[in-house]
Amino acid sequence: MSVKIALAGNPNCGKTTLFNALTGSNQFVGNWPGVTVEKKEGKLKGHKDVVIMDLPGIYSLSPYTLEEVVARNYLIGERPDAILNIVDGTNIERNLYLSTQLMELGIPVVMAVNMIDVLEKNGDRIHIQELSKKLGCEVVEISALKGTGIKKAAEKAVGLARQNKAVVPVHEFSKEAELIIKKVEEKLTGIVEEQQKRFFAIKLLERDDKIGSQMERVPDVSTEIQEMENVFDDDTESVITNERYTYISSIIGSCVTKGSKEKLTTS
Ligand code: BGO
Repeated sequence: MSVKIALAGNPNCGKTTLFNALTGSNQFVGNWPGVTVEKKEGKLKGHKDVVIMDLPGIYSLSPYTLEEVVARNYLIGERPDAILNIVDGTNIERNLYLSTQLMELGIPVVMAVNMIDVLEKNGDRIHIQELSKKLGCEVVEISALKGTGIKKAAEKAVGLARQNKAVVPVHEFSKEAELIIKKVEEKLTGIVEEQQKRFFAIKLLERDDKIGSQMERVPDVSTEIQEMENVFDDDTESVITNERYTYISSIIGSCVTKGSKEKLTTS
C-alpha cells in the first residue's frame, strides 16, 4: 500500500535539507494549484511506495498567508497518512506553536527535533522521552545536515502511516477554554470527522473566515465566541494564542535543559 507523508515545519528549521536527504534526486517540483507557491514531492529513498510531500515553511495554520492556506488545505483536504513535523531544536518554544496546531488535525505526527549537533555543541539538552510523553507523539532527535537520526525519523513516520489509525489530539488548554471548545465540537458532529473536530472547532472560535470553504456546512458558534470573550475578557483569537503559549511553556519547563557552554563562549 502506498503512503503519503507530509513534511511540515517553520521556515529555516532545516526542512529543505531534510527533504533532500530523504528523497535524494528523486524529486518532482511544481506549483500548488492556482498559486505561485512551490510544491515539491519526492519518493523516500529505498521506498518506492512512500511519497514525501514538502509543505511550505510556515509558523501557523492561520488564514493570513498564502503558504499557510496552501499547507492547511492540503492537510485537511488530502489528509496525508502521517505528518513528519521538523522543529528547530535551538528554537523549540517558537516552533511548537505550529506543532500544537498540526496535532489538532487528527493525523499521526512524528516530531523530528533538528539541529541536534548545534544543541550538543551548546551543551543544551532536550529530554526526548519526556517531550514525547507530554505531546503524545513520537519524537526523534536528528541532524538533517549530518544525516543523524533521519532514517529513524522517516521509518517511524512510515510505520505510523501504514497503521492507518485515527488519532485523537491529547493536549489540553485551561478547563474554561476546553469546555467552550467541547461545545463547538458537539456542533460539528456529522459535519467533520471525529478526529478533525478540535481543529475546526478552534478555527471557528477564532473567527477564521477561510475555514468555511473546507466544510460542507458551517454551524453558528456566535454564542460560544461570545461566551469565550466574556469569560476571558479578550478576543477569541488572542485567547487561543495565549492558551497555546501557556501549554507550550508548561512543556518546555520540564523538557529542555540549557547548558552553560553558550555563556562560556560569548563572555
Ligand atoms: C544555511 N544542523 C546544522 N548545524 N545546520 C542545519 C541543520 C542541522 O541539523 N539542518 C539544516 N541546517 P534549510 P528550510 C547556511 O544554508 O534546509 C542549516 O528553510 C548558509 N547558507 O544548512 O534551508 C542549513 O528549508 C550559510 O543553513 O531550511 C541552512 O526549513 C551559513 O540551516 C539552514 C550558515 O536550512 C536552513 C548556514 C548559505
